[in-house]
Amino acid sequence: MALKYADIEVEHREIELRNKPQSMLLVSPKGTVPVLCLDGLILDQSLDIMRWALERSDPDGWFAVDEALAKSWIEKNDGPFKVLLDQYKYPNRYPELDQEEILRIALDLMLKPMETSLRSTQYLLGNQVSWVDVAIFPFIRQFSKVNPKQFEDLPFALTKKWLHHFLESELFNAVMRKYPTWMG
Ligand SMILES: N[C@@H](CCC(=O)N[C@@H](CS)C(=O)NCC(=O)O)C(=O)O
Repeated sequence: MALKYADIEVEHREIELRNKPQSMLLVSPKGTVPVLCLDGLILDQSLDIMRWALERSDPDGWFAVDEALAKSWIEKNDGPFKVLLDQYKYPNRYPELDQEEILRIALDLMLKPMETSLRSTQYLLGNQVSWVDVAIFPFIRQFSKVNPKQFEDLPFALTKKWLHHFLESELFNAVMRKYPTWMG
């Protein structure tokens, strides 16, 4: 989304995670997506790719937010919330965990604070979209898809509206489509 927003053209190579091409592992042995290959530079962290794109072009000021506050949201999302999301998504992998408890902790950690923020501003860090909204939104989207009915029943109207905004956005829909697998 950041690359598209910054109007940066890339050659998109869709890969299958269970069949990673050697050429990808050669440039980025850790084997996660996304990987951005530039002349003489490999970026293999989503946030680094976002930052790189926004440094080149940031027409709506996605970066114009308090850095410390941004960092605290991102750390919470990429750290403990990501762990909970995996536990909630893959209960079979964690048979010892109580799903209701996982859900409750995830809500307290992330969804409730989001709802509180969205009560005072339209987006997480203000009344304009910021890079933090865009970085976190895919995780909330995944969360909402684990058990859509359960998500729908949650008392977080503003968070649902926020999610809906991004799901319906031109930007998301322009990039989130089925791409043919890159065959090398
Ligand atoms: N911190 C990395 C995480 C990337 C990541 O874990 N990506 C997942 C897909 S969303 C992946 O490639 N997993 C490797 C695999 O499943 O083999 C980033 O933000 O780019």
